[in-house]
Amino acid sequence: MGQSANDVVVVANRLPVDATAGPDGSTHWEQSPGGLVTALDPLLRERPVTWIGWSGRFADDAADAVPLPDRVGSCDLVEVPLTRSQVEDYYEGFCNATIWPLYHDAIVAPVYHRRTWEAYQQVNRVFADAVAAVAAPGATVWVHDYQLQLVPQFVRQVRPDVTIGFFLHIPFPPHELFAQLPWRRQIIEGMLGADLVGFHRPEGVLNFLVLAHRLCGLSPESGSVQVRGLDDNRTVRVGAFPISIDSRSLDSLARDPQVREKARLLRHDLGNPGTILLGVDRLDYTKGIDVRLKAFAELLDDGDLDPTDVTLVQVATPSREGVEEYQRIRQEIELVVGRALGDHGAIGSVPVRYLHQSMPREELVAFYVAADIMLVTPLRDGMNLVCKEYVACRTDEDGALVLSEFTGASAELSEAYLVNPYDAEGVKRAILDAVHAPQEDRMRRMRSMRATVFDNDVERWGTSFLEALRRAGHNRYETVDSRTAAEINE
Ligand code: ADQ
Repeated sequence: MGQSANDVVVVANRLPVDATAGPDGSTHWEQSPGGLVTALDPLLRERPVTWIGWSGRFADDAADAVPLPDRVGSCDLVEVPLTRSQVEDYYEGFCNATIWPLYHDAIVAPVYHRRTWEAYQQVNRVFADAVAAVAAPGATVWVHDYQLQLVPQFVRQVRPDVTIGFFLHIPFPPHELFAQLPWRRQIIEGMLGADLVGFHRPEGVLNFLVLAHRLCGLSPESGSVQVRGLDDNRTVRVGAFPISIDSRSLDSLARDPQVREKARLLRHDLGNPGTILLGVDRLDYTKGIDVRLKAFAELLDDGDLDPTDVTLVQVATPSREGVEEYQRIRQEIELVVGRALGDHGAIGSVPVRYLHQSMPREELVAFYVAADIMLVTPLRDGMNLVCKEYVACRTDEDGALVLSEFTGASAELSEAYLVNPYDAEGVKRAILDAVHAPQEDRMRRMRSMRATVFDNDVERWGTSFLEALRRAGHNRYETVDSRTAAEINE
């Protein structure tokens, strides 16, 4: 029997398509680059899947009537229609003003509104209904990220035949923080609807198991927890699956003569400075963009770096512009950039370049190839793919990475110049160490990091999660009590 796309269902907040305006002003849909699509590419190459998500357009916007394609690449698309007010309350509200800051150490204060929680539950229910409607009997359903934490439970209630995996792409906080959430038990119960719950780091696994105990009264073991209910007696597996990148394809793009020429031109256009430092992020207050800009500005102030010989390029993709805290961090970053330029710029010498834009992959890779030092200084980050991308693009095995200890990636990239982003002096010292490191030392570190990034690539991430999910589904009723699966199913 042939494989049907409905045998594997991917569920994520966004569909892997973006509406793009053509030169004549008309809109058409294109496969969106990067993000989850790239991560799941190896899976998508292997078999057809159905992808359920929101398209980015509002269901109540009558003017926006360009039909969505039924499929892109090997993905059948199923749109979850969301109205403007649902997006405001569920996405901008509960997802990005409550869960996102709470899970990132409450760097900005999370807000708790009953109205947005209502919308979160309602939208999660809509996603779950869409899954229940399309998943083939016994299908594998892979639910992604913090926007959809209730979907596993909602799907299980109506489709107990499917195998459900849930993966969280952001950090998962300890009880001390999580306990603030008024709806804390409901969120854990939502995730426990899955057969396998995955995090980037073992810390996330531990935090989840402790919360399952404290909030739901369960007795977890290492790597699993048994859920007990009247007609629901299952084992939920919990594990760490550190995400990665398509290292080989980035490596080959970085070797492409056109990309190398682009990198050469970039250096030339920047005035061929002795050292180029680079930051690439979504414009988010978790990313510590201000941390590195302030450290760099102070190094110029102190005379430790020569503004005519170093340039810092910061590329920041516009992000979540409807959320107030994102408008504030943007203003703060622009203030620091402006101040550094006012104090240290000169006609013909511009020590900071700031690009508030998204860019095509080839161009991004040209920046990675051109940069001598990559600055990745988040205050908290689930993994951080940018630092791995930089390493994969360093085909000359040279270049230095300054990396925050508070990224998931720091556990793997221990040869980076690791920094505590809250320690301004420490960040400055690490930047100077990276600038002045002997080439031999830089190359030793880079070779070791490249080996890591090539060993643990995204293909390995995807296949190991799916393999663990297959086993988890298979052994769902392998419990320690005396009832057999057949009895439980009766
Ligand atoms: P993000 O917070 O978005 O992801 P990150 O992991 O760094 O952070 O991924 C960003 C991606 O966007 C990278 O692939 C990068 O190349 C791309 N990108 C950034 N700026 C860009 C620009 N200006 N133009 C084009 N592309 C740009 C969340 C979590 C992370 C986790 C990932 C994956 O917050 O911790 O690593 O999911 O699980």
